[in-house]
Amino acid sequence: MPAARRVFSAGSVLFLLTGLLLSQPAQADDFLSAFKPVSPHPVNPQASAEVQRLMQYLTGIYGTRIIAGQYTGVMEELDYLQTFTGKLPALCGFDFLFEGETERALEWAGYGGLVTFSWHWRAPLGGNDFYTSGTSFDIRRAVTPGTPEHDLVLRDIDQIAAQLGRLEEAKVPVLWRPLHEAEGGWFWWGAHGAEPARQLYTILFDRLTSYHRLNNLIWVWTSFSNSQSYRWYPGNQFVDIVGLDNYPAAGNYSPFLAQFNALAALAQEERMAALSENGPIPDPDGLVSQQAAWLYFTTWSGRFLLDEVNNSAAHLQKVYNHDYVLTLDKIPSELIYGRLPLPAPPAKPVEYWNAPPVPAGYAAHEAEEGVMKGTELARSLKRYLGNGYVTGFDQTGDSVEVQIRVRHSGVYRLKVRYASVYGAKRNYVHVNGQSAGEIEFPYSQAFTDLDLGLVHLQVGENTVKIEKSWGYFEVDSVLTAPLLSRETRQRLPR
Ligand SMILES: [Ca+2]
Repeated sequence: MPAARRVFSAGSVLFLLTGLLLSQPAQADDFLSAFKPVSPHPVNPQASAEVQRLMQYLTGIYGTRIIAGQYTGVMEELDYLQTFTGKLPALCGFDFLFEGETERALEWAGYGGLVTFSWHWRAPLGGNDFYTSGTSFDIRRAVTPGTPEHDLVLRDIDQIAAQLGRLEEAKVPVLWRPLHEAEGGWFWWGAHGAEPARQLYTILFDRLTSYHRLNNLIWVWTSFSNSQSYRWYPGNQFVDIVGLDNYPAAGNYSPFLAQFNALAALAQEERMAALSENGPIPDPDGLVSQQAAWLYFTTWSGRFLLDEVNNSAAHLQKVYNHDYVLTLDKIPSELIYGRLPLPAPPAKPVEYWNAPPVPAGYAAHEAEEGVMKGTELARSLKRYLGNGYVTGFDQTGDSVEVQIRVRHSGVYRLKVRYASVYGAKRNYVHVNGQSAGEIEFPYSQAFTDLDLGLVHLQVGENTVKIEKSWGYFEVDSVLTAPLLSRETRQRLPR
């Protein structure tokens, strides 16, 4: 990959940035005029040159464009977007919950993309979980100096500081949103109300900003509700951007203007408001017509992007190719990073997204056309046959019964195309109402064919029913092939 060919001096960056802002189209300025201008100065006065340039850029486009963002939990999100919309998001979401995220973020920044980090912070004591339900860790003690809980919290922050420091060394500004969704109460940092949550946020701010002197952070405070948010808000002196995590019903592409206004009002309209997580992406036409000026959206990973229901393929194509939406190719990476971006790697080829072919001689009977009991159609996992696959084997008795029509009675080879992404799972198979036993479906990230041996099928309708034993796997289709070909059968004496 080519090295950066040219590095801008601070002066030329400022000049180019000014030029860029002046070149915004007239209607964009009109749109912006509905809003109070937001200060480009970060809350950390020692913020790095990269942070200052990024804040200049963000405040410059605020109200005139929306930045496309995407979390990348299952790794296929970027390939999917690139393959089916021809675009990449400008912003990628990472999480210190996972290993290797710093490296991935550094790589993404190398392509000129913007970086946001969340932290699903596992409690350091009393159950190593981030969910309130999974730990007895008490945030009230964590914010009290002199307690073991307080020491452990500082230890964890120091570990994260080391990761953020690597990004600072590489001159990567980070849209940093710790302690998200505290209001919801489902994470331990929100389990005991607003006061300790606010205190922990300021402890974190001080520790990273004053003690570790990390100057590459843009501080994003994440709300969940709006109506009670003011109780939880740490205050404008600690926050550069206010975010909302917003999960409307699948396919609801409305602009959420009321939520936008409430969030902007929370910060006296002195801070930019963004969708720091979302399911369905607002329709850009609605954002423009209603003047809902979200700075960015950041679609959550996995099914929220991939299931074709939260965001349909047509909707993603519209969003990612809309004039109002800033994708990677449209942001001035060179100005923000002070260096030329490397070309992003190409997406996996289109064939990658097609299902592996049905083996020769087999017919596919789609599970999603069968009778589902307690199970449902899904499309998040790609490379399925037919119109999707069946998921949701999570309660006793959950099943799918697949109809199989054959023209000759006789012995057939039987396969099930399935995926078992959570490890090997044993589940029941019944053929024409008779149990074929509990079958082990080995661990498989992608759809794969499991050979179930030989069965006798009668002419006309037959059923293969797959029922939960351990559950938590996906069934795409049932594949059958006559043991004897027609030619062989015709040669046999009657
Ligand atoms: Ca299928």
